[in-house]
Amino acid sequence: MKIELIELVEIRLPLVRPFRTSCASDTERHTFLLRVVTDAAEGWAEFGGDPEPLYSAEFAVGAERVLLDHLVPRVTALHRPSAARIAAALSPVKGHHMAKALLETAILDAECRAHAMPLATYLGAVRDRVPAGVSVGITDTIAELLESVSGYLEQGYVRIKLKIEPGWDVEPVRAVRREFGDELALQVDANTAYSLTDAEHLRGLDEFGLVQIEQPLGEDDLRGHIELAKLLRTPICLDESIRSAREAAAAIALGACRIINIKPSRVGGYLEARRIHDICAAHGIPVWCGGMLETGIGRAQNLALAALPGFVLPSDISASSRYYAEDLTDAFELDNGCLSVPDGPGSGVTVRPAALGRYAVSTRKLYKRGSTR
Ligand code: SMG
Ligand code: MG
Repeated sequence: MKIELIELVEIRLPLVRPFRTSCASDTERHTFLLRVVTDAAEGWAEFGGDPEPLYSAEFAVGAERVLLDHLVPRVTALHRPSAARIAAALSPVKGHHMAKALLETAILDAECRAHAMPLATYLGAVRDRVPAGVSVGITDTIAELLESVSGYLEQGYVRIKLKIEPGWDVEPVRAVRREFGDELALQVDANTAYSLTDAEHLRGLDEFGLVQIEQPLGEDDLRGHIELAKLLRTPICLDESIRSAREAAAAIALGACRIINIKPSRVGGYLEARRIHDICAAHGIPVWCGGMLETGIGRAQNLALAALPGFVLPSDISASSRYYAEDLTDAFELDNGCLSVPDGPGSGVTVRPAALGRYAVSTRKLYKRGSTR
């Protein structure tokens, strides 16, 4: 496979409702797509980060810079670029997992398409449908929260995740439990908002039978999570703290978590995501696929991953309508609480030119074969 062109498409899609977490408040998805054209096929990927480094240290403009100056030149210099060779080629560059994931994913998509193979098949999927959870942002009032949860349950979502932060934790959880009953699969995500000194307060969540509490402490606070895990009955799930298979192995061995949220963008791509899945499976650690409010492009690829056998918990992969009035691909729809895993070549979805025309704000060439920068 020869790389002919690498292009970045900046997009801005309004969210159907604002999404507030302990770290950010979003009203739109402002990010970029990467399009890699090869002599065999074309591949697409979606940057997992945001314009501001509030969820992770990476952010859009920084990612564009590192792609242009450090990542793209290393990949285009490869004699035979293929997804499996990308991580090694990029390993001299420290960090920047989301930017690396973007490049590897677009090449993987192109490679799968060139072989007419669905990404799900390439990764080792064992199911055609994936149970859909939904992540519910912080709202101004509990009444608003209950209304929004009730709407999602009516649509058929099989698991509810509430975003929490100090001042918005025990009471909203209590209200949702009381309103929707003990059978509801319910979990919370703090996005690093607490510290170990909050352990006693967080124990107040134990009585609600939560499936998990996601990333209560800082992303670098592995020791804090180890201590907290000893104090809570609610299983701890790590998101931000796990950026590689090695970190997953360490967190499991040290008892810092009982569940892992795998986001391909956060861990440097689908191949590392699969390695984390394999390590977790070997240790009996359940995993599920996290989300970064992806458009249909990234969501299709996440569905392929979530179809692997170790993804035994519902993922943060919701229908298109949960995020956008109009998606960039054909809309993903909920069917009996599940989303279908695309079965066409590559991600199995294509960008709808008319939608891209409406939501793309700029396009920049990062590489063109034969021309110098
Ligand atoms: O894609 O449905 C989705 C959003 C899921 O809650 C979600 N993601 O920490 O897990 C998480 C957040 C990160 C994105 S908001 C900063
Ligand atoms: Mg999270």
